[in-house]
Amino acid sequence: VSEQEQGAAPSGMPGVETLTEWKRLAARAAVAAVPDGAVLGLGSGSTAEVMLAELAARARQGLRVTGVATSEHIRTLAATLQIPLIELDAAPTLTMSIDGADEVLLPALQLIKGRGGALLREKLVAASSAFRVIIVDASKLVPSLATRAPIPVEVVPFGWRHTAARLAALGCQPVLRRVSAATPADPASPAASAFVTDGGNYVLDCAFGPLAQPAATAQQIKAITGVVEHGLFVAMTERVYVGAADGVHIYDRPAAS
Ligand code: A5P
Repeated sequence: VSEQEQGAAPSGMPGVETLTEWKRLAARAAVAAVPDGAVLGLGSGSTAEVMLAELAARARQGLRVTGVATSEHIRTLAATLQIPLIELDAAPTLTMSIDGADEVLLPALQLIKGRGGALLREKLVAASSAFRVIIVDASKLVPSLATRAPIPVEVVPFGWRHTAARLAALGCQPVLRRVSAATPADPASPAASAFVTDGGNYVLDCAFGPLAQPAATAQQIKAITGVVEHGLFVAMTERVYVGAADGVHIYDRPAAS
């Protein structure tokens, strides 16, 4: 069987269909472990959308579950799939959450999230969950965080250029995220095409290069005035399901990390 027939793109990277299948394997395994009666944090992104479909299938078979959405998009999708929803503040503790990630570092289960712009609500939901599960395809595993993806940093619009300068002083290159990369930015008015989060903020994508100490970088970013939240998730994941060509691999966070 040729690589192409197996779903690999010509570059040697797995093709979209293969990655979607790997996402489905991870999502199905995670959803199979959702207990009856769970209050479940529903992540955002394409992998979380696959998870929602799996969850809806289990709900149709009788699983009782109530969701807390991490984005307006996921709220709409969950409602379409007839998954009952409550607001985060209506649940003292969430039984668990299931979300995707842009990069995963093993074995500490540290993450970069936020390419979809939902990092603030994702982190709020994760912080309120008793057990945090991440589902990814194998392409998301990296040797160091920020290897491939910049760190998304959500900032208040007021004075965002000053916040960007303070971030740059940490040794990164902040770029204001735009609604569409295809739309040329207007240098005179870059904020006119800025992507705006569900919380009404901007996102600065900060290319740091491979991080030696993710926890230290997370603290430095969080301490900057104007920063609302960032996409580094350190010690916020208990289990990762990785879908791959040979099935699902499960990783639990070591007690010390
Ligand atoms: C949303 O803001 C993100 O944190 C997503 O969870 C993350 O980008 C993973 O998305 P995909 O599952 O689409 O890769």
